[in-house]
Amino acid sequence: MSDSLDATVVTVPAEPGPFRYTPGRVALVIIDMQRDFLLPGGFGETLGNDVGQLAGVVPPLQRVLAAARDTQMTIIHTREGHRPDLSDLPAAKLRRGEPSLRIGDTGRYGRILVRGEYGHDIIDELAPLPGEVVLDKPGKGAFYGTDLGDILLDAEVESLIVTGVTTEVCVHTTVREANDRGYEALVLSDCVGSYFPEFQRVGLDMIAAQGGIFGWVTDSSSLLAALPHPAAALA
Ligand code: C5J
Repeated sequence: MSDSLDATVVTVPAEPGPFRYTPGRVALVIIDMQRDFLLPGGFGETLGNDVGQLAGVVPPLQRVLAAARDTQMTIIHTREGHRPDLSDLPAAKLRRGEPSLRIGDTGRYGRILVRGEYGHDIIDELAPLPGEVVLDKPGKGAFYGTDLGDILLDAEVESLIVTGVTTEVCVHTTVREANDRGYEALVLSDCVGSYFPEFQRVGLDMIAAQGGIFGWVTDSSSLLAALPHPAAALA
């Protein structure tokens, strides 16, 4: 059946080709839009990164989140972080790099990447609403060490629209995990961000290369124009 006859399918122009999903079987996944990664003085900055590189993600992601709410998509926010006793923090992750502060140390926004701390939580602009899933994850991928698989199964989700930070780390890991589990994932290029412009470009290219080796890539405008209620979505 062609898309025009099959009104239940949404088709989004994307690379390497159209991304199709069934409304009611799709989830918006927002990866780690946490103060620790985005705010000046947070963990991201203590790692030596320019957090300004991530700021541009917020306005388009706010528009996509509003549209997803309008169209009653399943919405999943993730937060990377650890229990206050750090029992779920592998020593190898704690030791990684040469930051001025490590995970669990007290920084400007409380203990870094520790659940319950101010810096661990999601930025105000994208604050979850009641009923939306807030998924705490100890690793880079959203499936590792979480019940995301069960949540998606219960919600009968088949397709994911993936956003958040950072493109080449937690977004990539999650999209690869999703692909291996049989989900089709669409990444929104202007709703994902990296501290490194070249990683942003290459990270997106890698997803859609080789015929979409582990996903699809488009931008927020293309998604919003394709949504079932574009007038509401674009307002
Ligand atoms: C990182 C993430 N970059 N959310 N975390 O350590 O990508």
